[in-house]
Amino acid sequence: MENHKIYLPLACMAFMGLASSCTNNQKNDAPKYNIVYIMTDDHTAQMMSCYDTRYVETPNIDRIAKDGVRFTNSFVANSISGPSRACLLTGKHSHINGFKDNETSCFNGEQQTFPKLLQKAGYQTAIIGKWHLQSRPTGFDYWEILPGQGDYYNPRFITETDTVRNTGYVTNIITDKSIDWLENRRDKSKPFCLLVHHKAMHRNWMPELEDLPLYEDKTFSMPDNFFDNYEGRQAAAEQEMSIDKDMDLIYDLKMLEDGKDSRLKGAYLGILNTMTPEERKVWDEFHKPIIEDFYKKNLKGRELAEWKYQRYMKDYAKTLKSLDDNIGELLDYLEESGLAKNTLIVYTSDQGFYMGEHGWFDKRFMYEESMHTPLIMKLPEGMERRGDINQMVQNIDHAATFLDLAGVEVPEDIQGESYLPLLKGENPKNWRKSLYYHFYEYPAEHAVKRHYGVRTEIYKLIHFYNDIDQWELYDLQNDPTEMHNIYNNPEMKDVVGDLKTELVRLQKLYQDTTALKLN
Ligand code: SGN
Ligand code: CA
Repeated sequence: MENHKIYLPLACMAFMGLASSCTNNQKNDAPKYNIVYIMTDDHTAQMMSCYDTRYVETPNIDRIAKDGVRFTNSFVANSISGPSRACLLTGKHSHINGFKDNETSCFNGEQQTFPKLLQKAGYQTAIIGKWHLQSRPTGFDYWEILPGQGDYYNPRFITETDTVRNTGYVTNIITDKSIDWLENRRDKSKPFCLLVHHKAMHRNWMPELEDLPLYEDKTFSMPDNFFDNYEGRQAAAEQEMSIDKDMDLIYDLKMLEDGKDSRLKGAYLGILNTMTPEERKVWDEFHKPIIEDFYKKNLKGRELAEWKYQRYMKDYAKTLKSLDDNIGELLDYLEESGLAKNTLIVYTSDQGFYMGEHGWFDKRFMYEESMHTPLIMKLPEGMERRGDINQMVQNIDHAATFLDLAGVEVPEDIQGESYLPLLKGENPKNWRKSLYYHFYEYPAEHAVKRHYGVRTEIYKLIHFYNDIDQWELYDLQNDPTEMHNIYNNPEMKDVVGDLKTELVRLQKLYQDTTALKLN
């Protein structure tokens, strides 16, 4: 059972005291836009056809970008679930909001968040789905959250008063609950902000049963750097997120057979136990011939790695089908109900993910695949911007943007920038030219070492620290897959100097005083 720490009511009352002073910050003449913020888990842009056509079709998700805007340079500040969610809610980097990693942090729900500020401005707020911040949600008029990572089948949901097991597949249930809140539960006299936080596409990629047969005949092309030797990149060499070495044959790839064991077999059996006997039967019958064929082949070495990659891609793609269908259902509801006219619809993920690049699954690294996160939006009527927005934005920017959209003055201590001017088609001359990143979860699962760094439009400078002291520099234009660490290249001396100056500027700006001492 997951650990749910509960805050004292006293703490919440302390915040209420602060609140009345905020009401004056409401700009009264602003139109009342609604916000539907859809955030999936580990859904990376490589697996969205509006970003990348190599692997899958996501026709419903693509509708958002087709009718709206697609950010081509959207990033997170710390590529892991809880920290990403805390950055979203507070508009602040991890060292300020206090939630630095999934394993030791507990979100301080007394602190300022954008849903609380929207509430003060007369909004109804709700969150449905993955929460992953340990403490109970604050700042929401309605919430129904998954415990921890949640289950794909017949998942439990925690409400204000209870924990209840639901029947069905998690992606369908989150959508149904979201539509039910929009249609039946909210106060229709108020503008609203709904956060729809899906469990999909999180490991171990368990599809809806009807989607099991999909993609079985497809061979996915492997990324060129799948068999990476990590030369010149020590932290990359020492991770434990390799498809070849670390992906579990039973838990991740579902090759359960009598007499076979694996590190995560117990976890897999636990997941299978969440299914009804009928569901389990469909699951087992589907996998039986694949399992038999796999053990008969007795693959080794490179062939085994390639086979694992194909199964991983298939399971991820199958799980995505339900997500795409459900996004379509929610979009249909928003359009048919007329709400879409006055609603900003955002689709994003808590971070990106590796689909075999560098031989990996998972995220965490400041490298492009996981620092980048998809971000597409359908804009309310009256906002005419369409197509690509290329400026660099970060997940700390959402809070400021949503407040700006609601006509609420953005508090000075919020570190993100409102990108509303970009949605309005403006081209602010002084838009940021660099991003700050800091990852903390080490020692931990997947063994990605602590690091921070700066990303500009052209370069990325990373410092891995703690039980290592390694700097990396990448030329993103000439080496977009970040294979060549050119930090020690004498020709790069001036570039390194400039980037270090920029890094220090950002660390001071964002008050990352601990990191400043590590440079
Ligand atoms: C679980 C997964 C990891 C994953 C983390 C964090 N292991 O611990 O592979 O990196 O979640 O993911 S599992 O054996 O439990 O599947 S996050 O998106 O929630 O940050
Ligand atoms: Ca995630």
